[in-house]
Amino acid sequence: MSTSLPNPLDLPDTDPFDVAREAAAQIAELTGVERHDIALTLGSGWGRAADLLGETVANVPATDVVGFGMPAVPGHVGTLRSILLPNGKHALVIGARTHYYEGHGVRRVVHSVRTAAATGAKIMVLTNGAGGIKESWTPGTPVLISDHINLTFDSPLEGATFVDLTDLYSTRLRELARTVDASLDEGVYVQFRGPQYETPAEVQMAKAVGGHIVGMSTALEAIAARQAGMEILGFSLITNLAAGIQKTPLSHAEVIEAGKNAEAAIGDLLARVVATL
Ligand code: 8IG
Repeated sequence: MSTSLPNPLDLPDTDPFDVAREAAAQIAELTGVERHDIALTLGSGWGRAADLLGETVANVPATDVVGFGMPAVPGHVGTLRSILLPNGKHALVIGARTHYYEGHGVRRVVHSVRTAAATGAKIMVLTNGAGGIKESWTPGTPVLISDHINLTFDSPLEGATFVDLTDLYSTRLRELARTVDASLDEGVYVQFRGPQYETPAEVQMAKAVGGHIVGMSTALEAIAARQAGMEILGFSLITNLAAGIQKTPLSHAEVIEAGKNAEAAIGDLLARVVATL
């Protein structure tokens, strides 16, 4: 167990890619699956998809794998699950997201993505629950992420690492998703630092700069996934309209409730999309 040991990612002289490679070796050992082809991070509302993707080969507590901490948000399962898809590919489902607002630094936020890449995954599916700026999106609507604006102004890249972010959220994968559901809308995801929700003025700012979705994850992870050479598919479940767009105050309980109500439908959607990848 690595729980009582200091997290090596917190030590300044550690190479985070070494930790990711070590974590990937542990996952291979613990799951008996040598390489994974695709990885998914399931955010709020998306958890049910794991049961629908295929046959679970192994379910490992994330705390047994180096670099992973305990989940901070109730309802986020802290496991790494290896699933055999009907097409014979192996999927790694990461149910242990570390959020930027937890304050453990960006290395911890993107460790799961780097680990996924080190297991061999070429496609990273990033999902989240988020607030919607478009009024046509009722709570429970899944939308594709077409691009992002990183309002954390932080980065997982260290030093002079110049990474191109053109087509970060792969057009090819979005088109594949639309073969499953042609009605899928898309939008620009704006990552705020959180954990407070936005003020209505901040939501208007996000809208003015071209944003459609507000959330507290994903953008930093997508940058790390691109650095690692993965192709990225992003999905947001709109659980609420953003502050000031909806007239009532936001509550975490309502967000969880909207997620629960949409869970079966979006789980089915995601499983069918993954089958095309
Ligand atoms: I669920 O309205 C969920 N996560 N920043 N704003 C931000 N994050 C969110 C929201 C929201 N809803």
